[in-house]
Amino acid sequence: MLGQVVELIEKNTNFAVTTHVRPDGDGIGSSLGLYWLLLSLGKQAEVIVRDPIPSYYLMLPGADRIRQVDEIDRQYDAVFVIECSDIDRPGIRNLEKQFIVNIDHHVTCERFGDINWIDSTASAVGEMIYNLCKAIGGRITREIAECLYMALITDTGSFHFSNTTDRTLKVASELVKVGVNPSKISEIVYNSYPWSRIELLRRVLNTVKRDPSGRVAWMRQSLQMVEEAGAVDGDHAGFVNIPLSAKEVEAVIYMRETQPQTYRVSFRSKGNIDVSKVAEKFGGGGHKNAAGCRVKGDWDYWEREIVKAVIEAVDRAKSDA
Ligand SMILES: [Mn+2]
Repeated sequence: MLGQVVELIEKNTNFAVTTHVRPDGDGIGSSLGLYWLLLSLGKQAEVIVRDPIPSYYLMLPGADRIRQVDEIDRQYDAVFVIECSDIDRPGIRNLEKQFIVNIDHHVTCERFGDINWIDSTASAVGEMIYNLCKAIGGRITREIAECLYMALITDTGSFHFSNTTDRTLKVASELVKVGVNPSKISEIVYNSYPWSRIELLRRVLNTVKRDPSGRVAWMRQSLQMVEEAGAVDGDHAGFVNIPLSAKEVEAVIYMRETQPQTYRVSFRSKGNIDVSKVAEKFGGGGHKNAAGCRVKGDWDYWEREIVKAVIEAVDRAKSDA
């Protein structure tokens, strides 16, 4: 809980912060926000992650100091693990031997930490780090604010998604008050992609299909498309939301081949349609309107099964309404 986290920070000096593999805006923004908070409190801290930081997040203060590791190579008083469903998600060996503080806002998160602070009402972990900053009596510096603002806009789709609450907007307002420039951060996230992303998008959108009702759309991304487009990791970010921008589409499935015969499946939905239930059925999880899972084997088989399950979820939501 938050009280335990405050006490732990007050009583110790040497920390690391980490997040999941293929880090996203909330993972990186929240980790760096916490990093700057710890420094401002006179603590020693570093951010460690396994994978490279996508280029557009390198603009964030402190991103150039993030250390890439695949194994823990020193003893910390505690390691903060940001938005990870389990202890393996950071992909860092020997992490479990450290004192772990698990901070997440996903309902499906396991209680794997020595301290577990899970707040499923928070729009992003960035919102939780803001609360931590307030609870510990820290000052929100410009560095903290920019990192947390990045976390908020990436997890809420710039305050479009249903996880956006009055508290999210209040936190955002406080961050702008201490110096965040919203258009500058948006520019970094939304207008700084490499052209390879457009090449990849062209290929992925070529595969879009819909069910006869037009309410469910699905599409694919193969390893071959990635190669042809010369795409880099992270280029697919946001693709899943594009079919959802059509009025009649209420749920989207996006299957991405990550290794031969291995697929990362992303789900998005509107309103009442709960795709986290569908993801759970296939061994994944997430939020009501944004979820994911991983499947292995025959692509067509899994596509059929998953599309069927999503159509059922859409039908169920309609009959409940
Ligand atoms: Mn998040």
